[in-house]
Amino acid sequence: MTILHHLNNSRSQRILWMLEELELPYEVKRYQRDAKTMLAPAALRAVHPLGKSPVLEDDGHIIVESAAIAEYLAEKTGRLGAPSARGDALLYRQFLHYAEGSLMPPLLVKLVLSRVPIMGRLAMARFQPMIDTHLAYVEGELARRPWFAGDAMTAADIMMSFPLEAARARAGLDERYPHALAWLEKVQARPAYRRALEVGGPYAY
Ligand SMILES: N[C@@H](CCC(=O)N[C@@H](CS)C(=O)NCC(=O)O)C(=O)O
Repeated sequence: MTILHHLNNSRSQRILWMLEELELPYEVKRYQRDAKTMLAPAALRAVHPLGKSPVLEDDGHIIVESAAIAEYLAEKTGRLGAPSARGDALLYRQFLHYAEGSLMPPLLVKLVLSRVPIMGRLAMARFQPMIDTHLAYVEGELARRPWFAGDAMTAADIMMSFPLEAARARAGLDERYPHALAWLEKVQARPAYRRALEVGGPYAY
């Protein structure tokens, strides 16, 4: 049995989406963020010592890290994984890691700073140009091809959805980046994405 340990309004929405794309049977164990701290409940620590979500339980394995889970599911099903063309396969691997490794950190710093009065605002202004560089890069990539790793959607697109949704909500992803916005619209219109939203519950990016 495949079990997704899902924290509301979190990165595990991506894994729900992937499970729906793959039409795999799965069970969802739900966890609610603390309303004040936004942290996960202690119950998640019983599943994995980091106490973060997503956690996938499958075939006796406990897997954490969204990209590792996405790769695992792609490998298990033979779908949404690396394209066969060498160049596309390299893009696939790159964007699979870029989402959490490079794009999320400045977005997270901005989120944390936005909660710090005065000094936070000053520091935030220094982070926005860094985020703008990423957004311009992503826009340039999506101007060249329909999906991050070529002509077909892959797990790399699933990984990129969360940071780009966060960037649109609070870090300047707007009409200056038409290809990125069109990509987001295309992603959010997919039936599997919509089904995942129904399963996952309110998602505020
Ligand atoms: N790089 C990890 C990040 C995992 C992570 O930080 N998850 C957040 C949800 S968006 C979480 O569980 N936060 C609750 C907490 O830190 O208590 C991944 O992509 O899976």
